[in-house]
Amino acid sequence: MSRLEKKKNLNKNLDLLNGSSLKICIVVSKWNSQITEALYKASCSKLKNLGVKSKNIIRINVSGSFELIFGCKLAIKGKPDSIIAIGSLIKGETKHFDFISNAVTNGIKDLNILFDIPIIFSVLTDNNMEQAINRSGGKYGNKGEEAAIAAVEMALLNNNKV
Ligand code: DLZ
Repeated sequence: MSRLEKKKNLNKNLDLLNGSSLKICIVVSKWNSQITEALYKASCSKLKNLGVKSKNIIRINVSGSFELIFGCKLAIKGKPDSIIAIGSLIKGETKHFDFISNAVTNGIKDLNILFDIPIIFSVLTDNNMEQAINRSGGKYGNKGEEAAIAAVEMALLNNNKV
């Protein structure tokens, strides 16, 4: 399916999504904040676009992507309908990138298994800043928007509303 066809399909399904009853928490990593802020803004505006009220969008800041796991654990205590974890990992000279990418992916996967709240993975793992920019509002769109759609879809699914 072409990128355009995928987009049309997504838009058709979006008409059915109503987030007006939902509380969503967004956990944001401060590393590569130019990227994570762009992802956050896109998530936030898409959530509002899908009917989520501003007062029901809660933000938690954490130091880096590794801390997203603990940040999500804190978020769970507030019983939101879903959580979006936002981070940007950019490959450096060492293996740090691989360790943190694996840890955060597994950590968030584990929380999804352990708790009854969907946690959406919005962590970019890029080889360089250009790739990160392209996926946070550049030529490949903004992955924050996709995360917001997934957060509403999964929350409604979990609440038996779709
Ligand atoms: C240490 C580190 C490095 C090298 N790179 C990134 C990165 O590209 N993106 C990111 O979100 N965080 C990075 N960090 C920080 C770790 O995620 C973490 O905050 C520290 O190791 C402290 O636990």
